[in-house]
Amino acid sequence: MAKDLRAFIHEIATTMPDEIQLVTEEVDPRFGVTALAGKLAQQQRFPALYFTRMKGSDLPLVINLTASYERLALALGTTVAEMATAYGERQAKPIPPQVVRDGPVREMILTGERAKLSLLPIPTHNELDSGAYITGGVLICKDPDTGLHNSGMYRHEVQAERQLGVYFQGSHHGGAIYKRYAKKNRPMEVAIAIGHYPTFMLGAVSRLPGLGGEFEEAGALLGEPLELVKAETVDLMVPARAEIVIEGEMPPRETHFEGPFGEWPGYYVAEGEQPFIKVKAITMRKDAIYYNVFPASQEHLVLGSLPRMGSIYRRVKESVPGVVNVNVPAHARTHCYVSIKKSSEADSKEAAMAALKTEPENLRFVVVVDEDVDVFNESQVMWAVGTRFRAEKDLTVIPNFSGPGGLNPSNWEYGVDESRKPVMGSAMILDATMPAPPLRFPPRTKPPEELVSRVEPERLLKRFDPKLVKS
Ligand SMILES: Cc1cc2nc3c(=O)[nH]c(=O)nc-3n(C[C@H](O)[C@H](O)[C@H](O)COP(=O)(O)O)c2cc1C
Ligand SMILES: [Mn+2]
Repeated sequence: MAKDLRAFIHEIATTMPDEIQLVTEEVDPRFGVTALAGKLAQQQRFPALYFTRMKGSDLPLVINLTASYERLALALGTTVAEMATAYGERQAKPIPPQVVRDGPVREMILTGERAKLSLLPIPTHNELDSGAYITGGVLICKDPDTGLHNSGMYRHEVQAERQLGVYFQGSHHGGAIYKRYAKKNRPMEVAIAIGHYPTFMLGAVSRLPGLGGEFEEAGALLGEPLELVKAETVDLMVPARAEIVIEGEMPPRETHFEGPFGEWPGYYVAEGEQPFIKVKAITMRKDAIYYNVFPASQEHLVLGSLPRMGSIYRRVKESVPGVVNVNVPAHARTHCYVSIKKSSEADSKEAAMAALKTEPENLRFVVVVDEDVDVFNESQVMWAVGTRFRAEKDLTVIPNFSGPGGLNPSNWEYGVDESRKPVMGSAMILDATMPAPPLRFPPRTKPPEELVSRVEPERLLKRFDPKLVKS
């Protein structure tokens, strides 16, 4: 099966059947989808939800498909324990995309008046959001000087039947490219691809050294070239196997009020005047599935964090070759746990500093542990903090470390008039490693490994009959 959104849905349904659930009752895209997904999130449940009857649209919708590291690891053909290292290693070997003549995304071509956003079941997610938002789209544009394609995931507010908002954060390429078009007083052509194999989205969110390279990164993550076709009304290449592509252009210099919108830190932030997109065409599959990311929830965090984890692993390895693993936990993109095989006392701080330097905008809390601690098991990380960390010497606070940054409200300073001003972000390092040899630390408790590895619980365990104990 060629790798696309439906192939991935099929893969989840066959290999992890409990991880995808079907909803056949009619659901309102306005808060209906997130009421269910939000209730499940309160219970710490993040299954993919596939809605077949969306009010006002013929398209089915999937949310939370990419909401867990287990599922993202499956897309990478690896395990959670190995996904950061695999990601970091593949990043070094880009695979160029392949241009094909036609593709399923061109089965339906709607241009001009027929390209209506209301055809799509675009949800309104959180209570104070300004309206419906496309959250799973990958925006593709082209450098006006070099012609290089660049892509990234951005939030897109539905502003009118054929108008979408864009929110570009300062350090991202998309906004920098738009500014260069605006300076030339030329509109920027864009295409938003919705719904593909997760490696396509991960490629778009990867921290790459320069502008562009996201299609090549998607190929590297998948192990095969990404297929591209020419778009219909803009001079751009788009993924042939996407579910939906929205084409349009961004007028230079014009803006529209955008937001508020619930962002990844879990707050409504960043509202104001932003550039916008005039929609020119929608192309899609005949039976297109609408892919939606649950914003400000675990899905938003893990999609953004896995690519960073891969880069952190790569950067830490340059200064601490004994790095074993890296986790940015699914519930907190501000945290990072790094395990190392320590060869000198300096290793812990070196590793933590390298992690912070890779991800200065988002990381606030780094814990370094020894190789015997599983960074994907937070209980173990906290056990190490409880038994290997001494606050007076192992805590490092780094004030004014990054920024100024606006999305995380801990970076805000309030004036007397309640105005808020983004300030520099601070970070904290906890060294929860044991002292390096020759200092001796007591051995960690465990039953004999030889016996543990041989014992077979399934064979030994039987149901307990209450009659076995008499009162
Ligand atoms: C679900 C999701 C939503 C995102 N939304 C935005 C956004 O609205 N604005 C933004 O600047 N970055 C957003 N990002 C982060 C960018 O996609 C990411 O930093 C990407 O690498 C930017 O690419 P670029 O530097 O090529 O523009 C989002 C990431 C994810 C996973
Ligand atoms: Mn880029």
